[in-house]
This record gives sequence, structure tokens and C-alpha cells, in this order.
Amino acid sequence: MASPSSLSPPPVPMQLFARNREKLLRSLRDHLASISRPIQGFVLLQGGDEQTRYCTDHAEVFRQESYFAYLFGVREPGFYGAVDVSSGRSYLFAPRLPAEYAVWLGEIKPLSYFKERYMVDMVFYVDEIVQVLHDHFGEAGKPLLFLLYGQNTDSDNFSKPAELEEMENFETDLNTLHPVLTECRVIKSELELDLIQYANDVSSEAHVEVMRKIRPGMKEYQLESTFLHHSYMYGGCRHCSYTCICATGENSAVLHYGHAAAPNDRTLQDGDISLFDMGAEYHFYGSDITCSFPVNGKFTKEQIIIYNAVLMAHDAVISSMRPGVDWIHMHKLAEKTILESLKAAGLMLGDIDGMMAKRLGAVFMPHGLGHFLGIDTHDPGGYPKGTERSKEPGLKSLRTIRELKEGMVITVEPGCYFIDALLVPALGDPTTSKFFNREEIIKYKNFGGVRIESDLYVTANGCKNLTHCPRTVSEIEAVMAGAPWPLNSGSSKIKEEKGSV
Ligand SMILES: [Mn+2]
Repeated sequence: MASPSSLSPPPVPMQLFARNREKLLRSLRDHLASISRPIQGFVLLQGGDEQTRYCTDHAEVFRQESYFAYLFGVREPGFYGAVDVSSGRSYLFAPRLPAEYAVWLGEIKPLSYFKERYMVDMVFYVDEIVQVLHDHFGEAGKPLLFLLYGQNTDSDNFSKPAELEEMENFETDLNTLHPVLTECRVIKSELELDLIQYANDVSSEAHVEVMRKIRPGMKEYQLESTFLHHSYMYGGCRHCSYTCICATGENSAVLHYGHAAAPNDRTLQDGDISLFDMGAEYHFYGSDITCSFPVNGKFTKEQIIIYNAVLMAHDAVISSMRPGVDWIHMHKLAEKTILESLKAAGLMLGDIDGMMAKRLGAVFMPHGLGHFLGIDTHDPGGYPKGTERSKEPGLKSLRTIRELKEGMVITVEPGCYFIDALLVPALGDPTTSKFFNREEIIKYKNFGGVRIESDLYVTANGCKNLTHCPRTVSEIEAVMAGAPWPLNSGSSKIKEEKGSV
């Protein structure tokens, strides 16, 4: 047996974050110039603080706030960071730690450590911010602060602007920074892409490990544990991008299964389909990957129909992606491809355009086709000012409706699910019931669902798939039967034989 992993956690170049700051400076200066405002003031961000469990002193493992992470790459809590818009100088402000810290939490690092590690121009203590910003403001009057305030279009929550004592001694601007900084995050640099690729390499390999270990009789959480162990043990990933969805059987039709009230605790039955949506995070940058396959390693006829319907949608979208392509169009392409397969298999009846006009794709795929991915799993910037969310089924769940641009990283995650809460009304509605073959659909009552999700980087003339998991029925069956991944030339013979099923 070969080594259990080919992964090796790479060092993270802090130039990545220095370049993110340079990009913000260029964008912000251009924006200010375009509205005839002076190029001056400070961008001021407050990093995250460590949280404890309710009233106790149990500290949750800290994970930096995402905008702060983007600009400064700082892993410690309690920091502030600033960028001088006119000179371009960057500042970090570190918390002044009590002497006791050295006893319980380790060495108290000198400011020079943070200056060197995070490649900023100057480091001071948090309690010096007001003085430093006044001393370093090159103009007369109160220093101007660009603070981060704006709405996240996925959660509807607002980012919290930096808080300082003596805020009355500053001019503050709450409107300018958020849209400019958000837009910077939409297009990824080469260095960012390297980390997203590494997180994908870790997750792809961990998903393959799950395929190899899964057996009927296990608990769903044992596969979650397998994924987490592999990502951390070999990939060095302490965090996941999101809570693992490890669904089998009917649970695979529950889109966000795996939460505290449904904690991946079902026993796997022979004949179940499984749906694993799990992604590791490495130094803030994440991955988001879903694999679906039979628990016992051998697809049934029904599973092949639904799986291939989704795989064809996944592949059709990926072959069509390039700069300038409309994401709503891609969502509809996925819906149409799935409906055509369902019709070919006898589950749906009649005219595909008629089904599309009735938005029946959303009965089987109620979620959006995909979303931006980066420091956040649902990376921001999906709905910039002036764009509006659709109200139609399926389309209203899209986390972006933007045209693709080179440098975007976006997930492609079509799915097909049998969800009673959607099927019962659609079959009962006299204007849509004629499209459904009740006798065939009833056979899938307890089927659950299938989702296939990969992470794509949009290139100048197409896209690059960052995810490398077994995807075809024959690849999955071969890997689950013990073949190496990627398949070597010897096992591509298996692929051909099984491909003819
Ligand atoms: Mn996703």
C-alpha cells in the first residue's frame, strides 16, 4: 500500500496579503479620483476577538474575520489594521497582553515579530491607535477613517465597523470602503488561487479516503470523522470551510443536513445513496466539494439515472463557462439538462420548454447552481449595487447572478433531489401535474438526492477545475473497489468495462 497521502502543507507567503492591500489601494484611489474626492485618510479595520462559550471561560478556537484576514493575514485575535490611502503605508495594532499571558498562553511576541511576519510597514499597540493616526495624518483637521460597513447578501448581516474610543476626534466614512473592498475579493490573485487549489487538493483526497472507507452499517459521522482526520492529519487543515453535510438515504434530500438537530448520526443501509458536502480550509482560504455515491460501492439502475443526470449538468456547465457568460443562463442550462435526462428516463413527460416556463427545474434543484468561493465559502460580491435577486423558484436561491470574469472562483453544484415538500404541491397543481409521470416518480420516494460540486477558476478563455475527485460512475466504482486515484492505465480498463453498464 502506498503512502496514505501525497499532501504537504505549503508555507503561506505573506506577499499574498501585501498584494491584497495594494489592490485595495489602487481600487480605492481610482474610486476617490472618479468622484473628485481627495486621496487621503486611513482604511481602518478591526480584526476579530476571541469568543468564549456563553458565560464560561471555554475559548472557541479563534478564526479571523474574513475582510481583516484578506488585508492582513493575521491569525491572532484582538488586532486592528490600517492603510494610509495617500502614502500606502500599512499599520498593525497589536493588543497589549498582560504578563500573565506568558504563563498560560506562551511567549508575548514583540511588535517587531508582527512587523516581520505580516510584512506591514509599522506595528504599534491597540492603545496607541488614536495618537498614531493623528500623528501620521498628513493633512490639517481631523483624520478621515474609511470604515467597513455593508450588508452580506447571503446572510443579510452587516459587517461591524471598527470601534475606537474618541471616535469624535475623527471624520468617518461608512459608505465607500465596503463595496470597493468586496469587489477586490471577487477576482482572485495567483497567490490566492494557490491556497484555494491546496484546500481543494486536501479535500479531494479526503473525499477519496471516505469513498474507500465507507461500508453499510457505519454511522454517517464516521465518514465525517474520516474526512476531518485526513484533512488535518495530512493537510494541516484545522478548520473546515463549513459544517460537514454527511447525508445518506433520505437525508441526502435535506439540503443543509448535518446541523446540530440532525448531526450526521444515521446508520448506513445497504442500497443507500450518500451525499458528502465537505471542504477543508487552509490559512483562511477554503474549498467546497460534494461527492455522491452508493454506500455499498455499486450503483443501482435508479442511482445511475439520477447520478448521470446531475453529472451531465455539471459537465455541460463547465464546458460552457468562460468570461462573459451569464450565471443565470448557466443555472438554467443545468436545470434543462437535468429535466431532459428525467424525461429520457420516463420520470417527466412532455415539452422541456414548457417545464422550464413553469420553473419545474426548481422542484428537483431548489438551490442555486453555485457561488463565489474564497476566504468565505459563500464569498461576498454576488450582488453588487444595482443588481437584484430574482423572485422565481430556484433563481431566487442564486448567491450571484453576475457575468463570469477571468479570475473568479465559483462552485458548480447541480443537484437532483426528491423532496416531498416540493413534489407534492407540483404534482397536485393542475397546471404542472401533466409534466410528471407519477408512477415512475413514486419509485424514487425514499431515494434522497444527488449533488456533484466542484470548484472552478475562470480563465481567459474557459475555466479550470480545481477539484479532482472520481466523478463518472465507473471511476467511482473502481476507486470504491480499491483502484488507485487517479486511475492508472491498468485500471482504465476497469473504467471501460464498467462504463459499458
Ligand atoms: Mn457550495
